[in-house]
Amino acid sequence: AWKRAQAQGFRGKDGFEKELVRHVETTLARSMFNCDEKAAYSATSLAFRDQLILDWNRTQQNQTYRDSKRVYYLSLEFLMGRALDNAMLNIGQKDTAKAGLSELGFRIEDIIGQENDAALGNGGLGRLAACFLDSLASLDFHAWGYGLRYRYGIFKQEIIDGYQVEVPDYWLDFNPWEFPRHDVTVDIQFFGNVRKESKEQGKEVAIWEGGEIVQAVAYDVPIPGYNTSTTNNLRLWSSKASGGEFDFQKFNNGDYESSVADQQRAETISAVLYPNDNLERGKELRLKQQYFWVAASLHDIVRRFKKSKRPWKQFADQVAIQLNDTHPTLAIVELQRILVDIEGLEWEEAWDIVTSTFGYTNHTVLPEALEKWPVGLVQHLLPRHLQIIYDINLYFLQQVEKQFPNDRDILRRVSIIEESQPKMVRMAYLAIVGSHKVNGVAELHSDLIKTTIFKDFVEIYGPDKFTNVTNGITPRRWLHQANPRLSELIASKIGGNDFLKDLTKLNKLESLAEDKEFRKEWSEIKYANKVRLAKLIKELTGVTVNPAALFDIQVKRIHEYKRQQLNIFGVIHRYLTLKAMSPEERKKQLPRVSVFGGKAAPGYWMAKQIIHLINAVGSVVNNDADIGDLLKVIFLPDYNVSKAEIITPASDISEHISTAGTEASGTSNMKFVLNGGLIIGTCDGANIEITREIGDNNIFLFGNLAEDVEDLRHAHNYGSHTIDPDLNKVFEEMEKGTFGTPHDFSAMVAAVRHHGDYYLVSDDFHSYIETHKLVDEAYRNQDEWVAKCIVSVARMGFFSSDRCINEYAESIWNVEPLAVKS
Ligand code: 26W
Repeated sequence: AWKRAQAQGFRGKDGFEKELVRHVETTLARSMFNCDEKAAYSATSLAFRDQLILDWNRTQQNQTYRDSKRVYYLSLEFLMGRALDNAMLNIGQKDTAKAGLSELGFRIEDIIGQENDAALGNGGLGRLAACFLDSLASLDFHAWGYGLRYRYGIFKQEIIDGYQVEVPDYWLDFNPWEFPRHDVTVDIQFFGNVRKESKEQGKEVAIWEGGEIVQAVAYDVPIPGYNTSTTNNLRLWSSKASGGEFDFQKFNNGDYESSVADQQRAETISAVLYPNDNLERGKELRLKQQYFWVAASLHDIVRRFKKSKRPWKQFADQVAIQLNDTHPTLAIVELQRILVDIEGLEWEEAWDIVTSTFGYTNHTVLPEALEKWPVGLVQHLLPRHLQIIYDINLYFLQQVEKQFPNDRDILRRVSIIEESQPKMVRMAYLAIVGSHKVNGVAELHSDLIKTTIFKDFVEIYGPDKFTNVTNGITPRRWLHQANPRLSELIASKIGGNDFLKDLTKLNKLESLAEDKEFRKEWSEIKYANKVRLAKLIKELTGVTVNPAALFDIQVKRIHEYKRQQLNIFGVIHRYLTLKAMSPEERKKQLPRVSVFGGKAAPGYWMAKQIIHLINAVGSVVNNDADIGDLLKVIFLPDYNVSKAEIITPASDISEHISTAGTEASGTSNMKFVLNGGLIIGTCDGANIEITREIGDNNIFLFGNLAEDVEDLRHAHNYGSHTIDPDLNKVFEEMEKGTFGTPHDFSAMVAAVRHHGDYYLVSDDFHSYIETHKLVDEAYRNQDEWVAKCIVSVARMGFFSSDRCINEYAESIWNVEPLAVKS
């Protein structure tokens, strides 16, 4: 087994302090006499960065030298959060830093809190990519991430008068975790036209010329593994005006103003992360981002392969590229273009290489989230790529026609080009045709894609091309970092920290569930975590909550399919029930804090209404003297990764209540259970597998099943939809103006009553309310409750992203881990 090379670390706290002081005085050019928290953060980060760099360089050299197969994870989003705490823990030097900082008069949490989140993602998909990077490095895989270096990450959310307001997230003013590589640049071409030229032996080659060039500049971010010297690379591309090829120079010679404008236009490509989650908007700039990033990454990958001087037929033995959703699908077309147009391979040989190289992960079945690009737009921006897409489609449809000779309709259904007005390129179909494996992210989801949206493709390719890899989360960030006390308690009881790299070892906890002393320690930690969250709530909202109350938490992007509206309607129902009680009866009730958090896409009006309703209910309930501590309703502004690290360990129950069949997996469900909270949820996504692992007596499931959703929707639209009577009372109260202007919420009510209740809020309302009663009852028996939590944690080993990455490695990438040799 491999031992850390730089285990000497800082040589104790004095060594760390020396490094910190050196960075304050020389790198930052400041004096220790005016070293504030910001400067202390900067210097601490620089000191830790120095630690990472040696391992990073050695890992990269080793990977080059070993020349084994590499994995490239292409994701338009990497929701990394903060880096310092993670670096400290992964290289095992946090205690050293804590002692050193404390000697200099700083509390380590305050220093860690100075860092801006790297918020280069919307939600689940982006955070999954970040967990994968942690696992890839921790397991010693040769792997790189490729993404975009957005100047603005996901917007910051402010709540003003109960409404969401978006504020730009300029996060780069000081970022010690990235290394600009001004020598690693790629020229990316857009627009122009295609000319065919005859070559020897009657061969025709396509030449793409004209248009404009934008330069991609690489920024590298080190990704340290946990307790290993493997430090992988995340390469993010930034856009810049190029020196002036093509039309550029001709037009702009001597025209200073317009050359500045051109520069700004080029820089726009990597300026901002699109804030839509599960909604396709078809913006030209988004397509430009996709091609810019994909072309730069492929150029880099191909250049690295060519250095090895291997024949092209070995490409897929050296390179595995995973497409994180359809956003990087143009990579398939770009690799085919490189191989055919530039390297001169025959179409079929090239296509073989392409399909053996790519794997495609689908993350959603929502029709409005499936990417389609107008043919005209692709033609204009990437004329050669559109030709190649048509050729790919032609060969594919010829094959389908042979397979299904008398079925014209299947050709129409599976064509990569949708014959609509305007014609569209269906990116998911292109991704399937160009990959050797397609996977969903939880069992139900993987079954659903095979029987619904990709059904025809299962007929065409057979079932083996489609597989499941259930999502996972990194226990380093989501247990060890977010919940240090629980991590420590577990380590002390099961014989050390090994579970952080083999999460199935948690099963040793199971026998402790009946241990009174252990339960007590467990509960004390949960309580302390709730106190920590209560403090954050006070800071951010001014509301005081009682840490002894049951904390009921739903934090995730706001979306109708995730059904925050069901939750808030349930809260209103609880409020009305409490109000109707006598004071004596009320005294017997269990106090609750309902916490919501999450961003709405700026253009998603209904999601913003939901936020407004939550805040409106909060301002009534939280100020009602009859209610006091019995119910508090909190909307925590600006939910992000670093807040999640405080929120997740503090839940008693968390809500994962999507309409069955709509949430592909969910990953926060795993985080909450791993931190000793229970779940109320629907039979959807990974909830189903969580139930299988932890046992159905340890989870509160409710609601209709995925298999019944279609019929119910049909009945709403073509039969009659009788609204649940308790839900009707909630609506009537809203219409009375109890929570402010009734008109504000009329659309939310109408969506259920009059517009088909697409998300089955009324159908599931009764069982939701009844299940919450069961939660209350169960919580009253604290001994049993805590035992349930302990048993659940003990059985969560399956949900480590390490297990998940090992499955990808074996069944999709065909790679094995390789540790760095000292
Ligand atoms: C093109 C607009 C767009 C943007 C983002 C469409 C779709 C997306 C993502 C695929 C949405 C997303 O984050 N999906 C989530 O992926 C997680 C990781 O697999 C799952 O756990 C969530 O259930 C799924 O909603």
